[in-house]
Amino acid sequence: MTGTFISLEGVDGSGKSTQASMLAEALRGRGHEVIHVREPGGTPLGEDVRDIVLGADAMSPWAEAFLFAAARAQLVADVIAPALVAGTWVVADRFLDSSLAYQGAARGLGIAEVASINAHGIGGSMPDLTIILDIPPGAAVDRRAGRGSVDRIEGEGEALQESVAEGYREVARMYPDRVHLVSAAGTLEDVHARVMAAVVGGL
Ligand code: Z5A
Repeated sequence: MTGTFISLEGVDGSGKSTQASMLAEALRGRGHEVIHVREPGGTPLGEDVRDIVLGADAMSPWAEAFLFAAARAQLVADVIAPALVAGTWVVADRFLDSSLAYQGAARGLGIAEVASINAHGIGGSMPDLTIILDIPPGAAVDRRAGRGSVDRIEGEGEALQESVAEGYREVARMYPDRVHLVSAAGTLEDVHARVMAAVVGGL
């Protein structure tokens, strides 16, 4: 039996990392073997790409899109595909839909075009279910306040995050069977309860 693949998405500061950890713990509590990965990263190559793509002063939108796709291809080959084959559940803090929303929609490269450059690297390892944590970007900025460092993409400000939020809504409209928009308002426990309801109802 193959494992189940769930990805968590949303604008920066929407609470994905926190909710991905809570979801992985809850699934383990139900007796599943679970790994929790984050993008970009999760492999030595992916962590190097993370430093380049988030640390560089500037890069072209297509260079950015290919770097995220390269990190993702390595994560699929080394970690996600073998885990799924072994029957392990995978919880991913960002996956393909980040590229569709940030590079495809917000950078204007086109959602279909960015999906296409990712297709070979992902192969059959697509999420069974994707949860987009929906939050007004201004509220996400407040949640991030107090955190020290700001990466290159975060540093571009709220207008980019507004375009990303609209990009995510477009992705949800394009893939209604896989992608569920879940409100990220309220306490950690409120959001976790909605995430679990989406998982139980969506798989
Ligand atoms: N990127 C891209 O452009 N294309 C791609 O294909 C991929 C990524 C894969 C990765 O940055 C950047 O790369 C990101 C998108 C781009 N840039 N931007 N903008 P990252 O991995 O370093 O950061 P992130 O993924 O954007 O997430 P984050 O900053 O770690 O935030 P988060 O995971 O969404 O939220 P969090 O860490 O769980 O929570 C943030 C804070 O809010 C924290 O203090 C929590 O305790 C608090 N929090 C969380 N939930 C709540 C609730 N419910 N109430 C109150 N406070 C809360």
